[in-house]
Amino acid sequence: MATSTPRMKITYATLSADNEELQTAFDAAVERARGELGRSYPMLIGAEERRGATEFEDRSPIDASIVVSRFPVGTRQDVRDAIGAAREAFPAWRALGWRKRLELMRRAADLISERQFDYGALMMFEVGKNRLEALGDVEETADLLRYYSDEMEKADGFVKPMGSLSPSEHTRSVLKPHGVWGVISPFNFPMALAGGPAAGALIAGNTVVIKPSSDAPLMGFIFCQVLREAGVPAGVCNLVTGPGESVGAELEENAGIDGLVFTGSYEVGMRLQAGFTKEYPRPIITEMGGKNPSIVMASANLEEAAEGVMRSAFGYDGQKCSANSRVYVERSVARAFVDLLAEKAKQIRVGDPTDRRNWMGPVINARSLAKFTDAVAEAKRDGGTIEAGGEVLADEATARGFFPTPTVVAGLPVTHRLFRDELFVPFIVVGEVDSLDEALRLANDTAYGLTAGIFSHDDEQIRTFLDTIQAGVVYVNRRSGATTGAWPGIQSFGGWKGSGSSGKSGLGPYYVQQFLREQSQTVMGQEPPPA
Ligand code: UN1
Repeated sequence: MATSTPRMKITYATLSADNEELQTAFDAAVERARGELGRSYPMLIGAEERRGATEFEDRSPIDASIVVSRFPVGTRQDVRDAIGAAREAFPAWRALGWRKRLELMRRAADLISERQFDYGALMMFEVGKNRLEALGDVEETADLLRYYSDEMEKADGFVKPMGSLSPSEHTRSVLKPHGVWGVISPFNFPMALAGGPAAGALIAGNTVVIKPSSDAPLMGFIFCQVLREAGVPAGVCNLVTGPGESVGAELEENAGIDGLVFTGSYEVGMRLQAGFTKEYPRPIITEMGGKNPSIVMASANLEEAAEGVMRSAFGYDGQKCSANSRVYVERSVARAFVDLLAEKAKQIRVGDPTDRRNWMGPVINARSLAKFTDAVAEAKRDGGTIEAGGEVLADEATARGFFPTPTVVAGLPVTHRLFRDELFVPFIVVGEVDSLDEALRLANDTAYGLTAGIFSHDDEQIRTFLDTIQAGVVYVNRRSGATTGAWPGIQSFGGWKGSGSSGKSGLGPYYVQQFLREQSQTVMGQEPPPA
């Protein structure tokens, strides 16, 4: 695959890329990606590239007649073999030492950055992201490898001298890897949310078995391949594709898995939380959905608020667990705010994202599109007004894909279920409130508590919001995204209340520790040898 280096760093906060060089390079990468479509890929089990008895097709949400890739329908036995390979690789990977591991991970990060365009273009076909979102996802993966490596280094490999009760006693605390981690990753950040959690585990010295989403297996495969290219030994990163009922279930039940990291739906995450530790305690990290609120006060700059909400409600079609899907706006400015938001929603160009003019592409599959049309029908039935959107595109270019339009709904009671249930589609409800206290009460009345935002230029309101809001990632007056767009080392990302089990978030300074366990080492009469 050809490589090309981007001229500017793309993150989720990049508002536009009026950079012809970048656009032309991306267009060329899209053409190269077209030539790669439809190939068959193997699972990665130790040094073996394993084909299955049957394959499934990974089809593009842009046009369901496009087969992006073909992957094996893995079995429980494939997972057992992958766990076996990961166990075998573990002692040498741990013994390699963190400095050497970091060298390999940083090398992999540079390879990923170099190939940002090619990977971004393939991702565009696989999950329908626009180019900035796709480039952001690839670059985030590379930055996750770099940031977690930096944190490991800053902590000096998590070896800390302890006190001593006598001169002959030498004690230190050492954090050690658990062994083999399962990584179950979602479709919506197909590289960053396979690569990021895997990187946390690997940098800590564990080995992994990745099960990518069946809607996006290619990006997980590419991640594992890049590690191998960078020199990470084969059995350290294994990949098994196939359904949750067999491949996912084996990862959950197999006693050879020492820890599990999951990103995905609330239902599956909560089931794993309960099931994974049934026999004995094992660490599990879950990052589930969010019904993320933003609050718009009369003191806000309404233009800034509408822009921030628009970007977080409709960026990648609302298919981010960080997406903004409910707004509480102070009554006196509600009409003006809704009009601005609706206007911005109507200006969004929806369509095939390989065309650079389109900012919103498709949702991931037919099930997702049905969620959207059902929500629109429900809002209308229950007296809501569709202020923008509410339609599905079905012209020559879009009929074979899944293209909802960005939808703003007002007029529903704030107790309606559309203020409560996460939909993962471009659909936002706006409710009116009389005070910040009322907005905060409603914002906090959720099973989730992942991200939240406020628009206000009143210091007292900002302070009250920061003191009271129950969410893991919060933003004040952020035009580039009211609730979305966290970046490694800039924000951390994980939830309070039902979303994220440990309260230590991805992208942040306390992530790698979660893949380690503590050992206290006391050696009499001499210093312990270097760890
Ligand atoms: C997710 O959707 O599972 O902050 C998390 C953001 C992204 C969120 C990714 N980093 O918008």
